[in-house]
Amino acid sequence: MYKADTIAAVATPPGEGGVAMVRLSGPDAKHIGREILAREDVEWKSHRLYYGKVRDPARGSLVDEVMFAFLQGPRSYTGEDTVEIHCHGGPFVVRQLLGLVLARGARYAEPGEFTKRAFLNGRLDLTQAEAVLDLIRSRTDKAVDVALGQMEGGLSQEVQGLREQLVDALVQVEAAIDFPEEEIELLQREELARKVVGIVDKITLLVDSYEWGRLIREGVRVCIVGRPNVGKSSLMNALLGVDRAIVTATPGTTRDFIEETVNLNGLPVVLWDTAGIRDRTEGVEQIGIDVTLERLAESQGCVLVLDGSSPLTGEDMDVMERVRERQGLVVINKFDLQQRIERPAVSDCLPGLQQVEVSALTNQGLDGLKAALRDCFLDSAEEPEVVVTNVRHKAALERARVSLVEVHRAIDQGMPPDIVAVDLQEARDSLEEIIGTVTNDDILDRIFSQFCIGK
Ligand SMILES: Nc1nc2c(ncn2[C@@H]2O[C@H](COP(=O)(O)OP(=O)(O)OP(=O)(O)O)[C@@H](O)[C@H]2O)c(=O)[nH]1
Ligand SMILES: [Mg+2]
Repeated sequence: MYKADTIAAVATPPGEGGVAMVRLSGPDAKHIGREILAREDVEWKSHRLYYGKVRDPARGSLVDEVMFAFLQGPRSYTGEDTVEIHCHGGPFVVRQLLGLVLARGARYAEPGEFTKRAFLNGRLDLTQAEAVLDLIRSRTDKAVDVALGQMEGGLSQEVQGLREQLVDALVQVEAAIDFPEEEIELLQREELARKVVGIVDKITLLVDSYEWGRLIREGVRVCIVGRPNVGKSSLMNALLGVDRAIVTATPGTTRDFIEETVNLNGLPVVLWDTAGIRDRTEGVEQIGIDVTLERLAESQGCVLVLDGSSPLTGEDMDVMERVRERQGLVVINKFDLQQRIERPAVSDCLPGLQQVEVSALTNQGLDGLKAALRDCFLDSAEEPEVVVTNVRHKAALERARVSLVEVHRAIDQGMPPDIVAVDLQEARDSLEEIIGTVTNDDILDRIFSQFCIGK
């Protein structure tokens, strides 16, 4: 358990802002708040917002005019008595206010300590606490949806359900240990084995949802490549909806790579526009091409751009060769012009890549390209109901699955019930680690140290 002292921190980001908030939590929160706010005339009713003036008691000078609230535990985020002081958002004011609070005996909070207390006081389980961090870090609406679902207990309920099924199975097996003369009957064995398979299948669904969740959270890095002048920068601009990259009719315009992120219906895609690849160059352009090849190697996917209005060139063939075996798309650009490209040759060279026709000039085909690009990485039809976004959860689920496979084997081979019970218990422990029923301090420290101070 934690030391029940009073902690304080600034909960808002550093820098200038309309307001900033200093938060205190713990048994002395109210007392310290009363001292620095010096409003004897208000009753400090819980969950009310009051106006007050903070004075520096040493000098008697005014520090700031503030709004403050007292939230009596357990009806607060941490479950403890909490005071929130909303002051003007200037770094100096905030520092002075925090200094006053600390001088009255509050301790400067560690990263994530407010949320850790919420967990230790049973306000949140571990998956919900971790979802708070996911929510803060979300970059798209989809990532927010997933984090909020987890915060509301979506994953906990799923894991709790599986855990209860395991406990039922365990009761059955332990009864067989206690009454050895009533060996696990064949029928019971079969029923037990079926149950275990059912649980393993559900765990597999959860484990598989991780990849989906990771993409939604972290996104994919996609490199736009092609020979010079095919319209890579034009395509980048069209996808972004703004003129970000320079476009000219001169081949070799882009020298350095440009990075921008687009949100493709919830999937963050980091696009890299690169220098056109061609032979026999030197100087700055050659350096640009070297950078392109590095980016291509680092990307998770590629968009190969070809100029539909011209027959394939040796340079096109060279670039196609470089993206063979890669995940991605072929874009046939300049579809607004007369088409001269030999499409069958493209299919022969890159049979695995879908070809999408667009005009970066008129935006024709752009929505289709966005949808195809998203589908390349994220299968829309397979959006899981509950998404595992956290590698810790995934690892624990995988451990539970390994134990359950052992359980199944033991049942199959007619092993004695105490052997079956050991693996069942291990599977149960792994699931309990996810929600935090069993944890150790190391795990908690590792989780909460990823938070910012003040959360
Ligand atoms: N008609 C037509 N012209 C296009 C289209 N897309 C690009 N262009 C023109 O093609 C030329 C080259 O476009 P860029 O976007 O600079 O081509 P790039 O592939 O980035 O070229 P580098 O940076 O030199 O490798 C410009 O004159 C564009 O206006 C299109 O869809 N249709
Ligand atoms: Mg360019």
